[in-house]
Amino acid sequence: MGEGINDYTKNIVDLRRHMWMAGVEEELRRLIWQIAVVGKYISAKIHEANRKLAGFKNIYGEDQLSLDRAADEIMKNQLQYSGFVREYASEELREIVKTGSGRGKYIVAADPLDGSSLVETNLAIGTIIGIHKEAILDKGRNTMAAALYITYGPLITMIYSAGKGAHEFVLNREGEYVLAQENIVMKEKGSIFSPGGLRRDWLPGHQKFVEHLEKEGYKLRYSGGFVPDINQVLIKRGGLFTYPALLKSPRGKLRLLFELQPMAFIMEQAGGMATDGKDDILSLKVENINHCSPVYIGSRAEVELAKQFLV
Ligand code: AFP
Repeated sequence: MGEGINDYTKNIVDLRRHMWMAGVEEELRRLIWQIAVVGKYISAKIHEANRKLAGFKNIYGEDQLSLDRAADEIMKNQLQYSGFVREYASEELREIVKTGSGRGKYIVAADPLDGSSLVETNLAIGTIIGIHKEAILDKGRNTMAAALYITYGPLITMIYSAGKGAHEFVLNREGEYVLAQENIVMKEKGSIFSPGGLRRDWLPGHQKFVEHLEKEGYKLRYSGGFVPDINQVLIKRGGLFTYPALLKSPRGKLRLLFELQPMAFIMEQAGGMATDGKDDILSLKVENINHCSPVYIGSRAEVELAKQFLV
């Protein structure tokens, strides 16, 4: 199967068929499929969303649009009856909650709607999911079985990896996720970068790194949405997204459990890299569900180069 959408008359490869052909174990296939269906429900919510703040505050004290809560409710309800999930952790909840019978094989960590401050601007936003076999706190790399993200943009696309490469699907008119690109492989280096944070808050090493990229002619690409910004690096097969340590927040802004681990899992599966500027994201132990970390993620050349500026 080459690049681009398959010919519908000859060879539809939808998400379920792709996972089966890739040898993904059955319970994980069915869980990924259930979550992909939630993406359709969340997308429907985005289209009908009111634009007033709901007046709710999430556990980080941030105002949140009613859409964040709605997306979390939809995800939680679906996973409650999944049969394969024993615990659910969400960026919108204060703690990890037991779900279903409590005996499901997997634990799901979700950012049900990342980038909600962009909803009213009609820019792309996304859902980020990490699927874990074991306890999600105090562990690093060995807990993840799969990861996926859904981008709600002009098209609804989903990238998933169950440890056998990273693959892109497009939601078609019939409501099927159809294979668009399989086995996405990053080039050694790219030509775009997302700098993260405010220049005045950068530490010297990050400042020098960004200036080096600019001197090398890298183009700045930054929407304020982690999902579309990462998706651009992945689909362009190169470049770098970073949200660095800042003067006032040395651990940066992005959450290890909900945002960074899933994207690092997918990027590594595509032959890219993800670090906190020094160590692999997937080797970091998650201290608590609020644990934030600086992140440098994308093609190998840029992530490795960042390390030299950040020593
Ligand atoms: P919201 O979910 O509050 O819109 O934040 C989005 C986000 O967590 C992530 O998606 C972006 O990469 C990052 O924040 C952008 O942060 P800045 O607004 O500080 O650039």
